[in-house]
Amino acid sequence: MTAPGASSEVRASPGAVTPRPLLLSGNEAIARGAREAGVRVAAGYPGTPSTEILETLVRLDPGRQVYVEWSTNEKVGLDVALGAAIGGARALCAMKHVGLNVAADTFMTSAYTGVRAGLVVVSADDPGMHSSQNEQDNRVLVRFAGVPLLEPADSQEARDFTVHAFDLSERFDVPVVLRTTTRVSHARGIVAPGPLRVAPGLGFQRNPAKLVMLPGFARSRHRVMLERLEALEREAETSPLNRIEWGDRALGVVTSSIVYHYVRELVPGASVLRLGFSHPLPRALAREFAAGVERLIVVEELEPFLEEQLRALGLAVEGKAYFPRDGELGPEAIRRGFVRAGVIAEAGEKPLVSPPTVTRPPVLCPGCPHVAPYLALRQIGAVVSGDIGCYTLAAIEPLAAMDTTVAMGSSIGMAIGLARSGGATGPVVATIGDSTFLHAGLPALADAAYHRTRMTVLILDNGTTAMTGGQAHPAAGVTIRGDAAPTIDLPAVCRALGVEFVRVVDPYDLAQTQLALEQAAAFPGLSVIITNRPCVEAPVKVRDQPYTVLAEQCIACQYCMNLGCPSITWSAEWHEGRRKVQIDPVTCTGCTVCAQTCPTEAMVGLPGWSKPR
Ligand SMILES: Cc1ncc(C[n+]2csc(CCOP(=O)(O)OP(=O)(O)O)c2C)c(N)n1
Repeated sequence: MTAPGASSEVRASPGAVTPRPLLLSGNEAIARGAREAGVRVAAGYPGTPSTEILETLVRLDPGRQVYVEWSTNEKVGLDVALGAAIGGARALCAMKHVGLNVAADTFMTSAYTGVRAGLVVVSADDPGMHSSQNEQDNRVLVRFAGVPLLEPADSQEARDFTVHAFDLSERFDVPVVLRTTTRVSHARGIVAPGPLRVAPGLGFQRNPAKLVMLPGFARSRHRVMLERLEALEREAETSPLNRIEWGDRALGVVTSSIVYHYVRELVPGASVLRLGFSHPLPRALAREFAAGVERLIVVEELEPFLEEQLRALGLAVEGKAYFPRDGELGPEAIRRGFVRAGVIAEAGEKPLVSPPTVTRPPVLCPGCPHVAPYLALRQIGAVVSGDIGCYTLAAIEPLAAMDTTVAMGSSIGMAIGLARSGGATGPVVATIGDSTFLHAGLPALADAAYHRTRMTVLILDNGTTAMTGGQAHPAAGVTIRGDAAPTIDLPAVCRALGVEFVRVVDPYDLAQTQLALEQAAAFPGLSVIITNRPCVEAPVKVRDQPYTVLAEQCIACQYCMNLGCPSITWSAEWHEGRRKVQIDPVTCTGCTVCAQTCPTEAMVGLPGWSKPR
């Protein structure tokens, strides 16, 4: 596929430019919509399913008219975007759902300050937890903050609602949240685009009573926020994003997001209240709809968000009694719900499920520099406070070397608590990736240094944000646009925070890594070990001399299998009732770690191999 938008303009007649339809994912369509709305500043932190939004914005802007950055975390990203909007530039901030927790401090109060130029906050939720640590429904957070919420159901709406969101934001002087779900973000659809543009800057206007949230000023801004919500509700009543589709009056379904499409397929004849602008709830529209149908059912993914608000209006409404409150609400779950509700008959209906796919558990890549440190941590009997990144896979077999993982950056603070609990059964080690360390680990390391906590922090520095596809960060030496950038010196940062024991190790040297961890654990204070091998997949693919197994030397001890390396598989040969192993030379990256675990030196570099030029 061509880069979305990059070559989309075709000349229909001399002088006129008509953008032709594009096949876009929801995320690409949001980026497209932002460019069409004239976005000037975009910031955010990577996180599935939101990551492609900023990456597409960069591709759509070869002329660099938009300032785009990967921020150190979502709060910084929202601060950047809010500051830009207050400075008069239309701004976008993109993150996954849990990112809004990180940004929540700014988010809640941005509803008081307002924005001046349009500010759109994209929250990409992940029902079903395809790649997340929880499946919180951010509609609840948006309502809590008192800001408007738009929920596109497909790529065309992702583009349209983004454009609409910028206008709404500017008209009502409020950040607008555009909430997608994984299906909307990642499914592709045809989009009719408009022309790209850069909105004129509105300039900054000094107004401390609006922008400096001292209690005295904030009190009146809270009232402004509440009055604005009433105005927004009036807007939602007549918004084209909300509509009643009258059909059979025996059943009325209230729904939003992609679930709308599933409902339309399953009960095509029903009346539907479709909410694209779902907060504040257009209560008059909901009452009108309820009055026009005999039975009112809400079909919504995750929380009973609409259902409870409708019930609070005194309406006789059903919903979660039939539909699950957890997991993705796909067509089959909705069909079963309608069967339970007696809306459709079970008999004769084929289940709407795809043929089962073969389950492939996630694994660390061949040559992943995260493997050996966890093997070493197991050897020293550490209690490992883990974090979120590729390395979280070390929690599962065969490494099975991680004891806790909760939220990004939590490893260090939780290690402090584990160390202070007195209950740890071994040396306490926090393990954290470089991107996560910069995201939320730094303040916790300062805390550990400040209180002289006896523990070890292992920073797994692979030079990138690997888990989300290799995005840059402040220690990666590069920006989202690929420009060279200053690189944070991680050992120097740790020393500056007051850590006395700081050591850099090569994680491909198993013995050195284990020794360093043992010494760090023996140090009577706070110690930091930093690994220094780049990710084998990004930004460049690291491929060195592959290894092979000398079958006659393999005694089938299977130690190497503890690495969980996908390149090591069972061979057809046996030794004393156990299977020998072999190495796939195509996927082996030549990291040498398996050879270091082999007691008979049966693993050697593939003879006759030379690095292709
Ligand atoms: C608050 C929050 N933001 C974003 C994410 C998505 N995410 C998961 S791990 C991760 C960073 C991984 O990078 P790093 O710590 O360097 O480890 P690596 O994957 O490179 O080993 C990100 C951005 C998340 N889970 N939570």
